[in-house]
Amino acid sequence: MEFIKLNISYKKHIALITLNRPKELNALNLQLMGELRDTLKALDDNDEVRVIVLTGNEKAFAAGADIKQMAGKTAIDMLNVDQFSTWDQIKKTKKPIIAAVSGFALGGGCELAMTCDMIVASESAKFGQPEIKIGVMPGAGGTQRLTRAIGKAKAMEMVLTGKFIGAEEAEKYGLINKVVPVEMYLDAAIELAEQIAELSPVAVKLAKESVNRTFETHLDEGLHFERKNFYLTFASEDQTEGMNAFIDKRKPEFKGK
Ligand code: CO8
Repeated sequence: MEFIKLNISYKKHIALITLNRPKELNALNLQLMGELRDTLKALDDNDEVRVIVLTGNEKAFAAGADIKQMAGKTAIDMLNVDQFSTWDQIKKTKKPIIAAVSGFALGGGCELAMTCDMIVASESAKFGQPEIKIGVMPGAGGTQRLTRAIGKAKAMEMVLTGKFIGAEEAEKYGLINKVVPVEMYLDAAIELAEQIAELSPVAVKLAKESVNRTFETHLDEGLHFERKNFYLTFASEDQTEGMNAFIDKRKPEFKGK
């Protein structure tokens, strides 16, 4: 892989993916996105991995889709390349993904962070959907996920003006989970990952799926979906272990079975 660095066992049960096109501020070209899709698929299939952390570097998480790669394209070129099938695959990742964001998370970069399940950011992080400034608009979920995350008023302002917001503002609006000093953003994301990696991978997967269902359906159907996944946790050894450990007053050992 050229544009992705993978440490499959950065910590116990935690894989770290680093976007690696630093000179271009991690602009998301087609090759990078393909490598990311394949990596996430492989990690999803690997039983040793329970949580995935996705990061860039201190200056940029990702400054958007690669404008130089897109500039000369026609609508039909874009249609035929169908890069959004890659994004759809990323969305299908069953294990939790935490974005550790520092610097720019713009356009497709902001959309990629929002495709993750949680975002931990450094104080220097800047989030924005500046596509409008180059004559286009968000295409990888920005108008939908940003609006769901922070509400219509602020999302509309960001999408229509292209203005960036800083990490503190992003936390205030509920876009991100946590802001920490720059030197701590990766550690803080890993710490969050460690909390989840200790838990039952089966229950975590089903819980992630259920929370995400909120965005796809109305309440009754969502509640029904949640209930089925709740029942399903009782088919796992982890449920027996978790409940017995509580009763025995000991720490559970979850196996993902
Ligand atoms: N695409 C390609 N190259 C980029 C991008 C980008 N998005 N962003 C930065 N670069 C390159 C620059 O061209 C420059 O390269 P070079 O040294 O060869 O000139 C290098 O990275 C460093 O960038 P700057 O010199 O501009 O660095 P500054 O610190 O001065 O500025 C900014 C940083 C403010 C982030 C600035 O680079 C910028 O505005 N970048 C573009 C941000 C943007 O408009 N992003 C949205 C892109 S469109 C998009 O994301 C659509 C998503 C929907 C489809 C998703 C499918 C993948």
